[in-house]
Amino acid sequence: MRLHTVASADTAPPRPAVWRIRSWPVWGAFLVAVVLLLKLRWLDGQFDVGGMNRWKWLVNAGAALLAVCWTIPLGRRLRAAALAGIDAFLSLLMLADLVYFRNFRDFITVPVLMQAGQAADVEDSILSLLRPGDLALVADLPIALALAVRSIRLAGPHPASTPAKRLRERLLRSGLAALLAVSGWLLIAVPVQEQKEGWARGLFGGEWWNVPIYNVTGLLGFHGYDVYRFAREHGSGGSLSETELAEVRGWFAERETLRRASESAPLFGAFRGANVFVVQAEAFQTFVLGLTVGGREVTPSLNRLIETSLYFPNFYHQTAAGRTSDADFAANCSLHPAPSGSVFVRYADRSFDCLPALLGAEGYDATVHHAYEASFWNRTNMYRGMGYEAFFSLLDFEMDEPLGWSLGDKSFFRQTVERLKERDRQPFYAMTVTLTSHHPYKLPAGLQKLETGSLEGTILGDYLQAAHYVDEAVGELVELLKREGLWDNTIFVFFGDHDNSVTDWSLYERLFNRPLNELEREMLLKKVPLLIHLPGDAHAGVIGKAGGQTDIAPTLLHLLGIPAGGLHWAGVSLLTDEAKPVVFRNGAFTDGKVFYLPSPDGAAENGNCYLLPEGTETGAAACRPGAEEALRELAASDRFIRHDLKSRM
Ligand code: GP9
Ligand code: MN
Repeated sequence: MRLHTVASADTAPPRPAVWRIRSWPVWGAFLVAVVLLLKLRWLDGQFDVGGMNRWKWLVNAGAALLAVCWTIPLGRRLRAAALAGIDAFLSLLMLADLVYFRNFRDFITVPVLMQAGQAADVEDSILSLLRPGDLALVADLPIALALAVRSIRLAGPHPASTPAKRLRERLLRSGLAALLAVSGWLLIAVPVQEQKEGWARGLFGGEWWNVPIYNVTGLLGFHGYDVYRFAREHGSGGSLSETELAEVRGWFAERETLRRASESAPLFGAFRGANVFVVQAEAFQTFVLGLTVGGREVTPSLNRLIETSLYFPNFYHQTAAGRTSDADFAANCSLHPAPSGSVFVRYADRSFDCLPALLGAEGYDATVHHAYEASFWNRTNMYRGMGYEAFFSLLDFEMDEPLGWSLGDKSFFRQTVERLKERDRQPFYAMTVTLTSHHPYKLPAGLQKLETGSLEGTILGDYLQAAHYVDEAVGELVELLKREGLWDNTIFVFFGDHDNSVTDWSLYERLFNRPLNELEREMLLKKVPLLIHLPGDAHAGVIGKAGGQTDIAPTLLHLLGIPAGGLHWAGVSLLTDEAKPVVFRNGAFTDGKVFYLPSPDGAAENGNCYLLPEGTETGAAACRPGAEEALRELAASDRFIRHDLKSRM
């Protein structure tokens, strides 16, 4: 690498302009491009969602060229600063993407950045997601900075002394920059086009999952596409054609027919006018139920409660990047989460049919309780739109049990029941969202009551301790509701919001003492508990029907005897025999008979289809019609939300 110095400019014989173009920092631009390319390659290994192929090398190279080419015509000082800036910005973006991916199995998108104010709150989680090897992404930044500072300080007068020479050099540099820009563009456009005509057909229209899009575009290409997608969605170009509108109407009408079956089913209106108390439990998965660790039940209270409740062992969460907010939205408004970001954040201004407003119209006092910042997940705005009469958040609680992110669940439940007593309005709909069992699950030593043996000190061991605490909190809540005379006229619902993000399978294998195959891992991550306790322990038993969070609201309306036919919902009551699949955000689905897992490359023929309950793998063809149905369901839900279709149905 050669640096221009004042001395060389003054004393050396003038070199031809072409020679000067080859000198630093034109080469600096190439150096930064190569460094970016290597980092993108390393990052791809970390994501581990399909691996590098020649297409991905090409699109990454194209993106790296586009990132740096525009610096070539700049003056030397500006060029040096710009290159260091590009390296720093893109490296930090990659690091942020890596941390985000470890937590959410997704990439950062513009709507997620709109939630970025939450980053400070998840600081502990972020730190626990960083690994020493991640330094690879930022290790060169001090060198880049030092080189930039050195070159800025050493930069002397422009070596091309006459105006004509300067003009010629500027033209040459601009020409080179333009050539590299076109090459960079082609390096992206050709592979993307090739793949769009092959396995990635329909991928950019469906947008049900960011991972296959990343596999086509590479990381920087993905971000470029995401910015374009965001602009398109918020500009005028996103309107729906009449045919598409008719498709959405048709899909909702089909689902409506299934939902109307409730009205002639046995338990319709059997608990008309009862209170409803819902617990949405943070990161609470089904596998902890019935589990014994160190000779002790992890969830003794829930295990007992199940015996006197309706219990749904084949119940799944359907959340995506909006996590807690997605579960809340699915359970209360019976629609799917957004393909990226959170409906709470992106679409709080849209109209939905949500339980609080529906029950409010039936004379219920609908309140929501969550002991955290009211703005997190845009709750204040979203809850207002959902029709709650009141939202009790962090500042409404006395901090008498500081734990984890805020208040311990035990005190949270206690204060919530006190609040309901103060309001003294029945029937009530009380939605509670717990928090103590949030990632990274570390409870103070005094609250760790299980002997987790070889899992002690691991994240899974900590998770079991947190689940045990939550179980105790639920046990105390049930006792309190009984003491307050509320238990016998209340439908009590407990469900988990999403998985715990722990995907170190060696820990689970240590816990279960056996290896887990792909399907077992997926089911373990996707299954969350649902139990519904009815007044007088009525109808206690196990219901094997496969269900998801979008089925919670229709099931509750079924019990309360409120017709749900005309609502714009994806769910169906779990108390009817009407069959419909449980659809997941990535296009996976189960109908209780098969479980379909799409391939990260998005190609239907590469997906895995399993027969239930044995879990034996069968050809992808057996799941093909269901997989297409699943995409239809996601498209209908997405279009309804994005285009705010409630008033146009
Ligand atoms: C905080 C809580 C966060 O209000 O909802 O939970 P998360 O969405 O990170 O699972
Ligand atoms: Mn959550």
